[in-house]
Amino acid sequence: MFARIWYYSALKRVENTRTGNGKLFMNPQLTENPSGTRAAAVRRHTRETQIELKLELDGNIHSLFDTGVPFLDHMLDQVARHGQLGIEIKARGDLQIDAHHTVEDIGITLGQAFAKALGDCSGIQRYGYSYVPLDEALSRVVIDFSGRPMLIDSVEFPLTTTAGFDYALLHEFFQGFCNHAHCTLHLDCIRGHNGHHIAETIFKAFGRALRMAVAVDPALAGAIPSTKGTLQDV
Ligand SMILES: [Mn+2]
Repeated sequence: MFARIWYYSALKRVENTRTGNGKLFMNPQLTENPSGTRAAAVRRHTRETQIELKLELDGNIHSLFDTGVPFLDHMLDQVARHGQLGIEIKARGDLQIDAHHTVEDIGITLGQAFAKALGDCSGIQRYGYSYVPLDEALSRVVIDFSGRPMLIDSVEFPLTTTAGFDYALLHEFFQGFCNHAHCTLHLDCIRGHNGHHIAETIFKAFGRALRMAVAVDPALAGAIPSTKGTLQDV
């Protein structure tokens, strides 16, 4: 109960930043209690992007995106839906240049939110994987909240862009995520020739792999799933 109250207090601070009072915002360290509600609110402002993000791992599946990059919104919607997550992202970036900073920084901010919501990773399954098809396309995503950032991305797109969105930016999104969620992430498209389908299978599989990895394993009884006894600073 404390965690839930505390979380909504954190969200209130995010709302307050939208009215211009940035001093009210605090980056919350979220609960690591496996039986509690795990969530995070992150605000990240640079000269290139301003991002406010809310993440809920338990109980409230929903999505709300306002990033200025509709294709990314569509992909993130897959993550929320198929990962059974609550994700809200409001972003303003230097789109007059291109979408690079906005897409990369949203990956960074989402990674930070996962790191906060998971805390020391006690009690979670840690590993997650998924195969997802969409018509002719089939992709596999495997994740490990190992404490070590590593992205292995072998996905290739037949075309470089869709409706002006550069598919190469998806690599930047996942690199940013890995760097800040401190996870190992393997992305493979096994087959497929439609770029939209390939991207969508990756993001759907990413969502489902996340869901598996962050799920609480009752058998662990809150233990950290590592023989090292820690998944931080490793
Ligand atoms: Mn689609």
